[in-house]
Amino acid sequence: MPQTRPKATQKSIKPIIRALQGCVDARVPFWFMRQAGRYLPEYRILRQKAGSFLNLCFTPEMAAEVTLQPLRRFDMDAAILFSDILVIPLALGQELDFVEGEGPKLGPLDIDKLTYSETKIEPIYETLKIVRSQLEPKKTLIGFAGAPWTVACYMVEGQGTGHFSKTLAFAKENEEVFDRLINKVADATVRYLSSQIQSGAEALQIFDSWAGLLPADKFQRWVIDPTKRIRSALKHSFPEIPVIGFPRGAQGLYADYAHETCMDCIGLDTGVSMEWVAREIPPIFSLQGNLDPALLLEGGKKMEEETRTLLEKTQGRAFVFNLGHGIIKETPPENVAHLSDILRNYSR
Ligand code: 1CP
Repeated sequence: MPQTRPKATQKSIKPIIRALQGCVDARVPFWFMRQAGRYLPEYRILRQKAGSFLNLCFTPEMAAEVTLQPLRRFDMDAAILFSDILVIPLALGQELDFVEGEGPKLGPLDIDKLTYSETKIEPIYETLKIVRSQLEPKKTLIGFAGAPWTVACYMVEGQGTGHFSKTLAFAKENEEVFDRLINKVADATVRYLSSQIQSGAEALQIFDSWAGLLPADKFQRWVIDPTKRIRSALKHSFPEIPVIGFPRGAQGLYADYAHETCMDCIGLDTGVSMEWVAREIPPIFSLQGNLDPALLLEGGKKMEEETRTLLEKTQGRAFVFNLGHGIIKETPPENVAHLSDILRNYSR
């Protein structure tokens, strides 16, 4: 049974929130996934000062600074909290470390022992409060979490492999046990995102980066169903907070995802064309996406042309301009400045 989208009682003055509420304004608001991070020299300096990635995430003054760095340069319409999707396993009691040059490494997983405690992740809420107090009134503060499927992939696999074959095999052979893991992560995510809202997050994005690994029936069970539960719980307590869903790689299943989870906005990756989206995802859903990050890396004429094409194809739709996935770390900051200029000066 599809859910309904409650109408916002009052339209916001913030361009991104307005687009998420369904408004079609003359200027298209924008932000970029992974807009904070290693492609920025000022990030690399603070990252070194912090010593470890987790120390950076859990030192509110530093995390707030890193959150705000891209806005100072590029004047995007939103800041996204600087943190990581893997703080949820940490809050559930699984060990987590980020190994230099290798990425995340998680400790052994005991599903029945997982218990959510906010103690370790409390500094994140302080980061949100600091950022919110420093943000101009027209800018939006976006909070986020990983979707249960994507977070569970790292919890079972113990690291990022890209194929997550161990997780897929485990889930297939132990469906009920895996359901229990998904449910625990989903419950924790509702509590985590609720606290983010109470600390100043004004919109949320749920990253399901590995959604595309699942076949249709399992996509329903481990992507759509838990995401729907998270969305319902949040809407019950915070009906005015828009939620963006990003089921990366979902391809044809993007339509089912939109209709069933009833997110306010559907985050599109580069695997879907705007023609297909126009046919399959009705205008009640705002859209976000989907310039290829490889074009931003390359910059120049081709990036300019594709940006204009994307803006034209989304005429008449409530739309937030973004990339189809995160900024690639080798991207020259000048290219991000160039793209931001185009977007700031475009009017439809
Ligand atoms: O050393 C460093 O500086 C670490 C690099 C890094 C950064 C900058 C990691 C480790 N996480 C982050 C920040 C981050 N992660 C943000 C910050 C806000 C912003 O967008 O500016 C966000 C939203 C995330 C979310 C995240 N983490 C996702 C979902 C989005 C996506 O990219 O698909 C995923 C899958 C992760 C896991 C993760 N964290 C870090 C790495 C290197 C990875 C990928 C591991 C892998 O699969 O290999």
